[in-house]
This record gives sequence, C-alpha cells and structure tokens, in this order.
Amino acid sequence: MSRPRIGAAAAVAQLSGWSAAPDKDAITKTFKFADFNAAFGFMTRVALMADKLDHHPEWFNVYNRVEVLLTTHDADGVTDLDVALARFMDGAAG
Ligand code: H2B
Repeated sequence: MSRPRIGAAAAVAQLSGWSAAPDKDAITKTFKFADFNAAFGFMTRVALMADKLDHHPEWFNVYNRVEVLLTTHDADGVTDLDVALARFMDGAAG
C-alpha cells in the first residue's frame, strides 16, 4: 500500500532549504559539514532512522558535502514520508 502523493511543491512549502527537483517529483537539499567525519556522522544517524521508517534517501557524498534527493518510489513522487525524513535530516544536521 503506497501513501498518497502530495508533490514536491507542497513538501517544500512545509520545509526550509529544500527545493523541488528539476526532472522528477522529488525534493533535494545539499548539506555542508565541517569535515568528512561530521558528514558521515550525519549519514549514519539518518541511515538508522531511514531503515526504521523503511524509507531510504538517494544521496551522494564527497568529503563534507551530502547531496540528498527524497522521493517515494512506491508512490512515484513525494509523500508525507519524504517530509518526515527531511525534517529528521534537518534536525540531525544540527
Ligand atoms: N524508500 C523510498 N524512498 N521509497 C520507497 O518507496 C521505498 C523505500 N520503499 N524504501 C521501500 C524501501 C520498499 O522497497 C520496501 C520493500 O519496503
């Protein structure tokens, strides 16, 4: 059972620093940290929560930068689960 799709525009309106992705219904944000240790600590905290929610990010890390894209594959677009994970990420980034 997939959740209802709310769409990227509705999601970014509830968040800060997140944008609608250009080519699919998804939201994106780039997080910057002091160094790789801080970036990977963030990714570790997020990974544990993502697995608990059974909702996983698409992301790319180079050194202190983590580029994140959130969408719900089952719904083929953005749902409230993406908003929940985005909020958790914002909190985990400090
Ligand atoms: N993550 C995301 N972002 N979207 C999904 O639809 C999704 C997921 N589905 N993680 C989950 C896993 C599903 O594939 C498993 C079988 O529950």
